[in-house]
Amino acid sequence: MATEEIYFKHHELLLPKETHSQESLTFLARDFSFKDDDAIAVTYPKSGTTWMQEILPLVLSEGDLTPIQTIPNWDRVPWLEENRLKEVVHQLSSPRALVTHFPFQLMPQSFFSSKAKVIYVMRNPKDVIVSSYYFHQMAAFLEDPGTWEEFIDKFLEGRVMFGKWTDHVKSWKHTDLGDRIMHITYEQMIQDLPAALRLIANFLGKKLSEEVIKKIADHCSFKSMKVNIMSNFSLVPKMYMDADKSQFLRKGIVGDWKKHFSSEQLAHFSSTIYKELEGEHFTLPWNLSDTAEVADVHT
Ligand code: PPS
Repeated sequence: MATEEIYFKHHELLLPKETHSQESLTFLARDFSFKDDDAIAVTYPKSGTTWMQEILPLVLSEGDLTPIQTIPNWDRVPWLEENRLKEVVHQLSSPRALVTHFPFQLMPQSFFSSKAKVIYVMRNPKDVIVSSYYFHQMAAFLEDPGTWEEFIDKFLEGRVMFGKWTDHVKSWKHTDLGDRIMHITYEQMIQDLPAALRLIANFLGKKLSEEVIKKIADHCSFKSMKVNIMSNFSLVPKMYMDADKSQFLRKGIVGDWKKHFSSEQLAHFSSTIYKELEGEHFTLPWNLSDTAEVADVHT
């Protein structure tokens, strides 16, 4: 299928038609209102969204397992920009947890006049692109990724849903949200999930006992989420997501990029990203051009 059959453009960003529409964007802009106690996880796709859909309800409810055991993640913590929002928004109890892939400048007006808090989760783009490559193979509502080589160019040029990774990251680094935003990385969460949960809980004004932190960490482990049918996307019909091609909860690790990039591809990828971040006042927490561990095994 041609790109324009699969995506439509919203302020130059490609959005999948299957899950997004002019109506969903209008609903968000005109009918939806943020509340001061909303918690919004913001991610570039494949950076930890589903993980946050598990974490946020558990943190906000101080460890009540009911939502993660009874409500599919897309209704439990809906995407702001997607069609489902208007169907489920009235069922959400406060404090609400929400997710979005929107860049900062596309957030609706009511976000800016609220005190809603944002947790921005960033993941090493080398692992983001690998995760995205497999997701494009299994999700029928996304364009076929082509070869790995081709997909690298698509990703770097922003010819994928939600555009360029660098634009997304920059937009959320340049906010004037002050203490309404916290930044965390997927790698931090992998390295020490209980520590990440303490940071998130603290930011959201929740005092959780170590017992509750442990309980949440256990339920949010990759292993637990992989067998939770409310979170592993196995409820989605195969015609939309084909787990025989790739699982949604695929590997859940740091560094899978080493099995995919050749040295040349890595040099091109890292130099393009660094060029786009030139002059920025922040630095990335990873050395993108580190070729030491590239196995030169090509996908
Ligand atoms: S999406 O489509 O944007 O909503 O995808 P998203 O949820 O942001 O990213 C999917 C990747 O996150 C991994 N994931 C996890 N990793 C570790 N621990 C837990 N609990 C977890 N939950 C989701 C998921 O496996 C995808 O990464 P890859 O590298 O493809 O495995």
